[in-house]
Amino acid sequence: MKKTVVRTASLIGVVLAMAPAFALDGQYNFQHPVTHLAEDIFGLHMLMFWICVVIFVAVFGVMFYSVFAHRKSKGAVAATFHESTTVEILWTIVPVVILLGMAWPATKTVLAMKDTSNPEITIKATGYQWKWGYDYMQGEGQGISFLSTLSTPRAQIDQGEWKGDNYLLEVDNEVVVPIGKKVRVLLTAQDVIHAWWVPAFGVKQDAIPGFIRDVWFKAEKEGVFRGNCAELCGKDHGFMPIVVRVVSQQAYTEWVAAKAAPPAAASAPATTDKAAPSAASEPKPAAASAS
Ligand SMILES: [Cu+2]
Repeated sequence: MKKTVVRTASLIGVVLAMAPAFALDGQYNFQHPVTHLAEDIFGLHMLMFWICVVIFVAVFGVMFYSVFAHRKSKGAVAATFHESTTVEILWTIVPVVILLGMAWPATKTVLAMKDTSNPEITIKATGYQWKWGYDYMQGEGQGISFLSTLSTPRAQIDQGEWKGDNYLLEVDNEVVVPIGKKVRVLLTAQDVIHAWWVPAFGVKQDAIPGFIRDVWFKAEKEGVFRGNCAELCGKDHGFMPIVVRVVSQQAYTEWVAAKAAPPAAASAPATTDKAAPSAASEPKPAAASAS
């Protein structure tokens, strides 16, 4: 009995000791945050998690101790009191304080998420079955417009060919943004509800036909960040990923210049295709890029 208790305790100890590692390596937890907002969200998530752990341990600790220490075989006699004003006040006030302690930082973060004012770049993202359209509306790059379609070869999807690292998370035309700039993303959809979700940015918003919603992010790290459509939108819902490439200011200016260059030099014809995709035709997300 004692051995089992010790073993269980040490197992719990090991799991608790490993918890920060789980939290950090991003494998069993949220992705590494790349914006301050995503960092705040990650912090909130961990704060809530630890509050839940403490409550769980405290409640079950008291419960199991009570069951064990006051068992019938030891001759325990049940208390006979019915109402205790003190206890009732306590079990009202304590949860209220805990909830307020959780709501305060959460509200602060939600308000910050909603503050899309004064963006340096505004991009409109339109959800289609099943791809994304991007229009750079304001700021450096204004006028750039392209469609972003899944580029995973069909053979990987249908014929069990070896799958790359970014299977179903790769596109022909990536969204490119500069580092450290406030980017506002306007979201809408042409057919059904989609959702634009980039976990590393802490950004997730439904794209609804006939409505404009907006989100913002300011990437603090260069790199390629991937996301998905997060609203069930039809049979190729899982085939319309989002890829955002965060580059230096100089690289962004070069990208804008290349995009603005006359289409004669264009290597990717889809980049200037502003026409709405034909929803009626059978979508072949990877056909264009399959070699
Ligand atoms: Cu979708």
